[in-house]
Amino acid sequence: MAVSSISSVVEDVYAIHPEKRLTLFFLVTGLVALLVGALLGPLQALNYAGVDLYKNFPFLKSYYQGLTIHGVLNALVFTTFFISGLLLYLPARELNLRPNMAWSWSAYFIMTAGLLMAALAVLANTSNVLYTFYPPLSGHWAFYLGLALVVVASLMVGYEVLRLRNRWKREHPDEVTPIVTYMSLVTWLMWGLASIGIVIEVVVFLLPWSLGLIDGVDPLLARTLFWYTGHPIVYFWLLPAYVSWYGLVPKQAGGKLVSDSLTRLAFLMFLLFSIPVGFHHQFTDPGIPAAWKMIHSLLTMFVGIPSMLTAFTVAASLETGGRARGGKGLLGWIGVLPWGKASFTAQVLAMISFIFGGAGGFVNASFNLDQLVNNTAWIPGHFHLTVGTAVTLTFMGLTFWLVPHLTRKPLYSNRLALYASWIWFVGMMVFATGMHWQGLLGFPRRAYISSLEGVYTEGALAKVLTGVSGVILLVAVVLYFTVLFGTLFAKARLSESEAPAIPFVDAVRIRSEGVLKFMDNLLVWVVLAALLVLVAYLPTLIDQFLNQVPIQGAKLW
Ligand code: HAS
Ligand code: CU
Repeated sequence: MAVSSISSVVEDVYAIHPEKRLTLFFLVTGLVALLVGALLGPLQALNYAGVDLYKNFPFLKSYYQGLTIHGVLNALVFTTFFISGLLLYLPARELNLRPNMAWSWSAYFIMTAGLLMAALAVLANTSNVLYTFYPPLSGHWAFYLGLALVVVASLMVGYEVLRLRNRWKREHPDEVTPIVTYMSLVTWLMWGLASIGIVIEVVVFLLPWSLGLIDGVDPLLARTLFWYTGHPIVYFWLLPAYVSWYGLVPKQAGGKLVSDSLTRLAFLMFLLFSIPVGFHHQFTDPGIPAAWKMIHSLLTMFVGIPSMLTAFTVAASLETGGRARGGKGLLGWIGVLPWGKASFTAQVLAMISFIFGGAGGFVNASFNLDQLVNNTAWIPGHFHLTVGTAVTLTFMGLTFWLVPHLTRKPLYSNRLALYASWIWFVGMMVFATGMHWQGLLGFPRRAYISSLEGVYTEGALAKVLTGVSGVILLVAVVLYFTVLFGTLFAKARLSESEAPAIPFVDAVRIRSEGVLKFMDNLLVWVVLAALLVLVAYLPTLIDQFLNQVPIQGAKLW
């Protein structure tokens, strides 16, 4: 009797919105990947403090196997699953349309199959090629195929969002796309264009190569195709966080989104400028003309602009919240923001970390300054502030309302969630300080330095910071997942009215409908973006295709 009454409640929760269950599956699978990957993080941090925990570590054969698992699960798998759940669910609910469930579940299963293939390949010690899998390092075909399936499945989700919006548009021909759907769809369109590079790299080169169908791969061409996708992928991670910063967090703060059109403009700029900048990852690669590197360096400065617009718009929107809550004076609105709410605080801490992550990005983007930091510990310092904090802490903050919303189970503990968020933030700031500093001292990235004696002995304080941060972050991981699983496995159910609603923001429209309609014509913007990509990439790609020097694979483990 008890069992049947519980299961009938379960049916109730998902009956009206079956997409809730699908979203939960996407989120939780991604978060489990994050858990596994994040647990290996402290080993890496301690490595940079000169402490070697890899020797005799159960399950791990080498530092590089650990680093590959960490990077693939955290940067590629966690993000893609989480984003697929989030950026399908929000538009579906905003438009009040049900996604095609068979299609969307297929995407989930294909993505999961891909994850399992890639994970098994790495666990079996066959593919310690890191998350960038540069040839001539060669992995098992299952690794490449698995990752390709993850990408394909994500594109299926994106396609479903496009279909949802087109359905909506047919019913509302004279209206502009609602703001959260607009941001989500632009993110998917950008990703659709951006994924072409990695798809070609894997399907045309790496898969046939790993299956023995072709003898070699040209490392430079492979890297160029990789970074064609590898830069915009960072915006595929960031923009869903922005969807929340613009579209949800101001409402959580009790405020409004101060400008609808500025928000859309920022997303259009990301669509235009996210892709034609990939050479900023290849400033030190030979075989790419310096002039093109300079052009990509300049375009990278352009793609910084929408983030600066975001800093302005989001801060101003939070200010409207603070003022509505009675905040006075120049900064008085900040103290009265809802800092006691873990979901809000996690996301604002994520924003603050991004101020520093973004500043470092401009150093990297400068053709000349990058010569100093390229391939040093500075770079992981940079991306743990961006993807590791701005994005990940935002996603954590989202789960604090989203998981209760989806499951109608109460958040396990707002207080623990607050601790987890602050400790994650502090841990990452300390890690980034240590790693940026070590980078300036010349510590290489991706190096098993704890196994070396007599080298990299300088920078004692920087090393301590990096090492200590690993321990701090471990505490944050334990706390966060206690909250997550405590919520997921709770027996209690909230009533429909008690469960948190989606905090869709009210956006202030200061422009005429005409401007918004112009921006709503997304096909035009996609074509423009594609043209810009062709200009920025085609000459170099043609040259590299015609002058390939394929070399055989290497297994260094
Ligand atoms: Fe980056 C390398 C340049 C952003 C991730 N980046 C990486 C790598 C990763 C990564 C993973 O140009 C390493 C790849 C590898 O393995 O080799 N990056 C940039 C630039 C930006 C940037 C110019 N990166 C990101 C984001 C990432 C990410 C976002 C992940 C999500 N990056 C580079 C370059 C390299 C690079 C070179 C290659 C270097 C090399 O040598 O290999 C810009 O997009 C940054 C713009 C950001 C801002 C900050 C805006 C601030 C905001 C917060 C506002 C705060 C508020 C709070 C509102 C302009 C929006 C208010 C507070 C209250 C209390 C009210
Ligand atoms: Cu980049």
